[in-house]
Amino acid sequence: MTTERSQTLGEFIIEKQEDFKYSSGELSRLINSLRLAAKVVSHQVNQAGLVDIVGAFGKQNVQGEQQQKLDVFANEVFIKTLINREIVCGIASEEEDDFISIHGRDGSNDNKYVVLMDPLDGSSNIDVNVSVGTIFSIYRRVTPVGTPVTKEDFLQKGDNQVAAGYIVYGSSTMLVYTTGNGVHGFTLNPAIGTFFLSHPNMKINEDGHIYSINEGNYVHFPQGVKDYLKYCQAEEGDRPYTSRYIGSLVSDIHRNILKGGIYIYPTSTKAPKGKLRLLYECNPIAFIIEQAGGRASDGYNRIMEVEPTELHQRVPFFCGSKNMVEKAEEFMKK
Ligand code: P6P
Repeated sequence: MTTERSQTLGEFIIEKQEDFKYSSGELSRLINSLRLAAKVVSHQVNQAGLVDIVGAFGKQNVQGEQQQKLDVFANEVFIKTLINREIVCGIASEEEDDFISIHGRDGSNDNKYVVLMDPLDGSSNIDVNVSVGTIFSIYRRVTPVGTPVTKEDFLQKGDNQVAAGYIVYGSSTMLVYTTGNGVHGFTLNPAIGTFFLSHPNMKINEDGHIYSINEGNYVHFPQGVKDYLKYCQAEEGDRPYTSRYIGSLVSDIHRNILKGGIYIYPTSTKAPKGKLRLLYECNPIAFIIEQAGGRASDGYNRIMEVEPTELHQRVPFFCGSKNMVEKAEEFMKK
């Protein structure tokens, strides 16, 4: 009988410590703190229905706390965990208008990493029991250590990321991340609260047969997107492709990595710059997708080359199997 078991996330981080260039263990501790926060949020997400039911009998949940929207709850958990561990000098979040500068208990600000995150993406799906996710992106600060962080530390292009990942709260909770040395997936065993390496070195097929887009917006799409959709639906060669759209970015991306596919959120007359946020949705997902062998663009150029100008700026997003994204770009460039 083999006694072999999967590595835990903690063991994996220690083993891969040498991959974290120039890190004195801070990045490892940072990933570990995100692991802790992910477990707390996972527990709450998986109870959402119950808490709602209990909440219906009053304004408080089972813990006697004022019931909070889960995205607010997730935002607080990740921020408090990162502050308590004193391992970052700044945080930006979809739930916060501006970035947060973090000082240690001694008032210092000597940490060198900033985190940008979408604490609970797709949270409206919670009410209908559809999976949701957390997305995070980690940079080394560009301003001098010890000084207050500035917007410059957050407005960095995606190519500068030192790590990125997502947590998908689905039929199981998975944490998937990269530090630029491949993409690795860990599945939470909730019985013992431990993430185990379940998907080492994840790769996305260069070709895929799934396209993910909200076709309800078809009339508002640019002509290139309309033409690409007709290409996907044509009876020719290995087509028509299959349409799968969960409406939860992390879930659609996770499925497309495992099965191959393309996710598109384009500009439209309703969303002239697109809907997804560059800094804490598109860039981290793009880092993961490129590390898995795929491509992520704005329909023309790599998304991780876009020079950010605003914290919450939106961009069009074409992401997934390399050959599918390149074909879509051909239609966009016609
Ligand atoms: P629509 C969720 O609100 C989200 O940010 C992504 O997770 C998802 O892919 C997209 O927006 C869904 O947007 O306009 O199709 O409902």
